[in-house]
Amino acid sequence: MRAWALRTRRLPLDAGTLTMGILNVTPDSFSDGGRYASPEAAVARGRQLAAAGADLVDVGGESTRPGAHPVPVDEELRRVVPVVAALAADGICVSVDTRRPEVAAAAIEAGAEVVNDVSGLADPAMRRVCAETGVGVVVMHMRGEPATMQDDPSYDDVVAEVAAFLAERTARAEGDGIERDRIVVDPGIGFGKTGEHNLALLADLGAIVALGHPVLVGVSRKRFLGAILAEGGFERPPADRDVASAAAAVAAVLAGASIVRVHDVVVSREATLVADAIVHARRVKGRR
Ligand code: HH2
Repeated sequence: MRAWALRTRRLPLDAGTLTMGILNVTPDSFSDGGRYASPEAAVARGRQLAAAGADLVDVGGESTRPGAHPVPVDEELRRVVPVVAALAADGICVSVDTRRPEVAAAAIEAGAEVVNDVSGLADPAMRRVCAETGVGVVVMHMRGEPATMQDDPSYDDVVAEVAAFLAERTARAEGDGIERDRIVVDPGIGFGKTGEHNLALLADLGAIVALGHPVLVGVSRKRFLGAILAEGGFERPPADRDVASAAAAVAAVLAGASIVRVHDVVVSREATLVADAIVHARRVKGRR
């Protein structure tokens, strides 16, 4: 049985798609900014995500939406740590969405099981924290920095370049002592990519799956979906993109993704349960 090895537990990877519920403890996230900015509201939302079936709750204290600027470390710590501590104390499996080793270390101390780093573990100190604590990690591809990453991103071959980046970063992580079965990869939908780049990555996700690590995909409510659904030149707003998000999640699962990162856990799980049933039927046929 394949499993994702975390700090104190293992999440099965062959028993259906894992759902990571998004909890942004920020005033400015692109979809839910400000809704869960107080610790009480954030903890209540985290419990709701877990009760709805999230296998992990991903707590973030810094928006990485296009154009966002970094927040001071103290502020990120203040936002994230009490929420991680309260959810972990409930037995909820928590990941921390951060690029900062100080924040990762404090969140792990508070009970986090996974570090989700949108910079792909760029900082050697982050790799050290993750290796020493034995957490699960998400290594994501991002081109540039959130503040400027959407200023005309360009690639010769986006799929090959993202795959090569993830191969290099996962090798570096393993070289620094993070065990292979702790590492998940993510193509970083929307991080320094146009809508066409995002769709090319989803169309050819097999090239990322072929790296041999479980693949996490974060399409939820992202702008390329708003553009696909645009009417009369107006993009569909983030809160009205959950059906489209579920459709994209299904496509990702059919292409081999193991984990989806989502805002609406209920809608997404209904969709990925259907995708899982189809994947199962494909395996049964393959065994015949
Ligand atoms: N997307 C966002 C944030 N973190 N982590 C991973 N691994 N993959 C993703 O695709 C991903 C991520 C951006 O979405 P969100 O958290 O909803 O917004 P914001 O960055 O504005 O807080």
